[in-house]
Amino acid sequence: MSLLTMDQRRLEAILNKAVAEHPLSYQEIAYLLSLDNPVYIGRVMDTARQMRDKYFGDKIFIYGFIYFSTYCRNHCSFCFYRRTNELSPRYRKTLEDVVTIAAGLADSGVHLIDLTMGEDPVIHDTGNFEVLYEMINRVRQATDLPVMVSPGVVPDDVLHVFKDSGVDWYALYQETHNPKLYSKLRLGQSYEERNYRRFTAKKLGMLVEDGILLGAGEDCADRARSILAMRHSGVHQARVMSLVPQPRTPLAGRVMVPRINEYLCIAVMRLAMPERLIPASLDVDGIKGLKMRLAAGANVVTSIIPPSNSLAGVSQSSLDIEQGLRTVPEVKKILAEIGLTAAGADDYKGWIKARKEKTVELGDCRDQVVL
Ligand code: SAM
Ligand code: MD0
Ligand code: SF4
Repeated sequence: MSLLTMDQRRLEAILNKAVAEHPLSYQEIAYLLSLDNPVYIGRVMDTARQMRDKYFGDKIFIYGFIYFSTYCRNHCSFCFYRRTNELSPRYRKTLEDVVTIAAGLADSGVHLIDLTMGEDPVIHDTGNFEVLYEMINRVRQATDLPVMVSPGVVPDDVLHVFKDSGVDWYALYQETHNPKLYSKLRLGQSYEERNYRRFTAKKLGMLVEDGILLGAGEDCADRARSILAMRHSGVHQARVMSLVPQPRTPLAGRVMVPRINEYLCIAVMRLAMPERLIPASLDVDGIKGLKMRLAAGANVVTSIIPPSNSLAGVSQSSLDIEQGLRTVPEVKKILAEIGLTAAGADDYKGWIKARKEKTVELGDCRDQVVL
């Protein structure tokens, strides 16, 4: 007679299915996300690590982050940099500054440079993206690293120039795949257009990243739906970040959900999409939050920000930056402690090349999920 409880049997059956890479159903994903027994959550995380190791071994990718303009025309309810927030640090870095910072990041050992901005009205409202094109070219020349752009929603012709300029990644996070909740988060912004731009970038041959927020008003069913939407749309990198409530924003008073929910969500994403890139962002809990996110099955460390450049993070505008803790050497120390290692530059380039060569993939811009 089995000594396992009904819950344990159900959990083990789902984990076995994930290990065999039979796609998990909506119900199974929602069940995993609703677990609250720490022992069971530990089992999910163990299995997620096993799947990460299967695809990536002990090698972790590391991304440099340059938030080069913090001006924004939008009013996202969760964001410190929403247009009317007078508390947030506003700056625009010069082209020369960005190139120098990118070169320094490359020397420090990052595998990619992520060029991020608010929807800066000087660029978005004029439609003049020239400065960004030049930045992309100069950063590529100076670093010889893959480039990700995170410029917000841009027109199709701009996506074409990105592609032609050799941009590898377009990052655009939906935050949630529940349109009603989305309308409370990205105030006044089209849900369909955001999805569609990501889809267009993918169709053009760029790699794309999507992401969701945790603790922004969603329930487990919404989380499951979002994970399935990311799986079905074939994004190459998928993230989850806990909402960090920001002063003087509509969500300032929101109570954070316990972090274990984010670890669980990372682990479930790994089980649902074992071969994709899943970040552990330093932009939520800084360096001290890295171990648990890696233990949950993440395989990319994002938000490396060099000190002494007056650069900001997004959800943590200053945490750990000037102390030099959001740097490659600090990340490597943590990796060594848990038996992981930083990938080589060629490992990452090789992954990108192989991924781009993969032809037909499931997924389109409609994030319908068959329940
Ligand atoms: N302005 C561009 C945009 O919004 O797409 C680029 C910046 S983008 C990288 C900002 C992302 O950081 C958001 O999509 C959101 O997922 C995340 N973020 C922003 N504020 C946050 C907060 N307070 N807590 C957690 N994540 C946040
Ligand atoms: C990060 N704070 O890497 C950044 C940002 C944008 N592509 C990434 C959310 O975690
Ligand atoms: Fe602007 Fe991006 Fe912040 Fe929204 S999340 S307010 S688009 S910087």
